[in-house]
Amino acid sequence: MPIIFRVFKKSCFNIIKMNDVLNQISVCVEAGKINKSSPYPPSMKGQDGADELSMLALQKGFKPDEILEKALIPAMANVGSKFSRKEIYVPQMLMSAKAMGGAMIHLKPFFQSGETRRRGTFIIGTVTGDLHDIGKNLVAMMVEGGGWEVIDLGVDVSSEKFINALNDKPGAIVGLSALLTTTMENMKMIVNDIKSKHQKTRILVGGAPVTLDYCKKIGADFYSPDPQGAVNYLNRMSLSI
Ligand code: B1M
Repeated sequence: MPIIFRVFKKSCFNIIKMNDVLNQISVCVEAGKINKSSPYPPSMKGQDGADELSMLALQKGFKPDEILEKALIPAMANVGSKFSRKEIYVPQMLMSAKAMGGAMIHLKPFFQSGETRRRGTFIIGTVTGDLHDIGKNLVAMMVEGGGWEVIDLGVDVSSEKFINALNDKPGAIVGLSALLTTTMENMKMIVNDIKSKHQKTRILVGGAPVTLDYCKKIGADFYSPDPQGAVNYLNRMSLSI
C-alpha cells in the first residue's frame, strides 16, 4: 500500500480510537457508571467508569474542555431530556450526576486554574428556612455538567449570603430552590433584596411548589420545573451576554 494511504489509514484509525474514549465517557455518564468498583449498572460491572476513562482521555491528550463539551455535556443533556420526558427517574439521574462528578474530579483542577473557560457563574441555594437539598443538588450538578462554574451556597440561605456571593461574582446568575409552601414565600423577599443591590441580576426559581405564575408574581426572571430547563435557560443567557 502506498505510504500516503498507510499514513491516512493510521490517522483515521487513531481519530476513531481517540473519539472512542469520549464516547465511552458519554456512555458511562448516561448509564451512571462512576468507576470500575461501582456495581451500578449491573450490566457494566467490572468495566472502567467515567472516573478512569476521563483520566485516560487526559493522558491521551484531550483538553479538559473537549472532554466536557464533547462527552460530559451531551451525556448530561440526554439524561436531563430523558428525566423531563419521565423516561428515567431521580435515582438514575443521581447516578449519572455522580458519574459526571467522577469525571469532574480530574477536570476541575484545570478549570479552577483558569486554563479552561466556563460559560459563566451560577450561584445556587435553597432559601431561608428550607433544608431540602436533593433537587437543588441535582440542578447544581446538571448546571456544572453544562459547563458552568457553580457556587453552591447550600440550604437555609439568606438574602445576605446570596448578595455576598454576588459581590464576589458580579454578573453571575442566581438560582433559588424551595420545597415548602411556607419557605416559597421567602423567595419573594430574597428576589427583592437581590434586585435592590444587584438590579440586573437574573434570577431563576424552582422547586416542587413553585409555578410560572409565582415566578412572575415575585419578579424572578425564569422558572424551571426541572434541572434541564435550568441548564437550557442558562445556556440561552450565556449566548445573549
Ligand atoms: Co420534607 N416535605 N419536610 N423533608 N420532603 C416535602 C417537600 C413534603 C411535600 C412532604 C409531604 O408532606 N408530602 C412537605 C412539604 C409540604 C408543603 O409545604 N407543600 C414536607 C415537609 C412538610 C417537611 C417538614 C416541614 C416536615 C416536618 O418536620 N414536619 C420538614 C421541613 C424541614 C425544613 O426544610 N425546614 C421536612 C424535612 C424533610 C427532610 C429533612 C426529612 C428531607 C429532606 C432531606 C434533604 O433534602 N436533604 C425531606 C424530604 C426528603 C421530603 C420529600 C419526601 C422529598 C423531597 C425531595 O428530595 N424530592 C418531599 C415529599 C416529596 O416530594 N415526595 C418532602 C426529590 C427531588 C429531586 O425533587 O426537590 O422537587 P425536588 O426537586 C426537583 C424539582 O422541584 C426541581 O428539580 C428537581 C428535579 O426535578 N427543582 C428545581 C428543585 N429546585 C430547583 C431549582 C431550580 C430549578 C428546578 O432552579 C433554581
